[in-house]
Amino acid sequence: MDTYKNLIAGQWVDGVQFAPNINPSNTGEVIGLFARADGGAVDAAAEAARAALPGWSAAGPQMRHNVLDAAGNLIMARREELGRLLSREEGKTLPEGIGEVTRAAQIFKFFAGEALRLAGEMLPSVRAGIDVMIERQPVGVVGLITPWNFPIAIPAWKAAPALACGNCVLLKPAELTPGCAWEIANILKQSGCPDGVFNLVMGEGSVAGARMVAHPGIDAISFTGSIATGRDIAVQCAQTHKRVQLEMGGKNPMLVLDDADLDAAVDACVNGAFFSTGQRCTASSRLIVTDAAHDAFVDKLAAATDRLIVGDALNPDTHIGPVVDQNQLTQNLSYIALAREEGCEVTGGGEVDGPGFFQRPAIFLGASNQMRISREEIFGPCASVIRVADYEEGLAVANDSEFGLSAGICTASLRCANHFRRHAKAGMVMVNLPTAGVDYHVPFGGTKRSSCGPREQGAYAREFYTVVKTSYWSP
Ligand code: UN1
Repeated sequence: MDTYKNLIAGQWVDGVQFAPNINPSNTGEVIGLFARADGGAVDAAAEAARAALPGWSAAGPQMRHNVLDAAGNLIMARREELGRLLSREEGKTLPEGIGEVTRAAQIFKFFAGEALRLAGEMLPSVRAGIDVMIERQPVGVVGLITPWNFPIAIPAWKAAPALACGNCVLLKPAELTPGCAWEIANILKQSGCPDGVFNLVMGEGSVAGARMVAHPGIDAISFTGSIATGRDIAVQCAQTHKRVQLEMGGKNPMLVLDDADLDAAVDACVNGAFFSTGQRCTASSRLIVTDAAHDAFVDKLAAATDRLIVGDALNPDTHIGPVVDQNQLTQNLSYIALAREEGCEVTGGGEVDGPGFFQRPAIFLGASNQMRISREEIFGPCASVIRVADYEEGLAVANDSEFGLSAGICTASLRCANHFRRHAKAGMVMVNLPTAGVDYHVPFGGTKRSSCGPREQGAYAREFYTVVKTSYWSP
């Protein structure tokens, strides 16, 4: 069995133990044994990052560009193989896995360019004869804590801008999906990333993650995951004076109006709600449909959902791969039971026999927006269908959520689409598109309890990964 170690100060280091990485499509298959870091390993990684910081932050944009560009090229060249690894450890289908790896490569290439574009500003002082220079400097040592559902794209979209801006990094990937993060560490090492600049500390959130958040030698934490963990991290970052960026849940509405192209709307809803097994914080989990479209929409949605093939992520016929693990499957099934208790008619949703954690997508018909199934993030292939009278009620229901990540509308009305774009309380709006599936060169993030801190991705990523310095110059 292959073993995979942590990367600390440029060396591959054993953990306190090794844990198996299990394929959710076939739980008898172990992908490898992955090191688990303890607090001491995090301390060593933070020390290595601190020691590497002066060199890396002074290395200049060409060096940083070269490392990120080389990493992007290596990921792209291996995208089929890495996509397969991703599908084996996380369970999304092979095309989804290869697509995500491609996205990670594009992110590295984009931030290789951004390293060359970290411009400042120069302007005259209000006091005559004095100049003011505004520049961006690295934050320092940053800790990145990433979730299992995008095991290569999210580490890429945190690590690449962090490195482009001259920071040193500790990455702690989710316990369930360390394989892709290990590959990123290995590729960065092969790309000439100096020792200590990028450190990989695989391990448990409660051990390695907690130590990173508490560590006085780490200047900032970027986290993607649950609200409960994000809130704890924010409190601790306040206590230890760290900059913090949180991307948490969603309960994303997709509003379907009477005038929508119903086939296109059903495609967008099936994609948004069920692809990647519904395990996206951007998933369309509340399908809000106006009265006149409701019955036809539901018939088409149920038929399209029924056609989805659930199975092994590597099987070319599969549309919906397995749920990531037994805990998540148990949680999904309990929400499906709750939907019945709350008075919904449930279509689909059954467990599927097999060697993995397979579940059919579930549609909760007759849902209201007040039910728990419509308010809590399930993080599985489950969607509420909520009937509303008209656009105005639909908008109010869409906005009635503690989350505000992504919001979609399907309509042919320019007036409604434009009104929705302005008034949806969400960080991202999708018109005649699924709520999930985002570009890598534009900002990503939400409002309300979905997000905290500056946006990720695109040129906006620099807001989190740099500190602005203002200097005044008198001749
Ligand atoms: C996407 O919809 O393409 O954890 C990305 C998540 C999000 C990423 C979604 N941070 O699901």
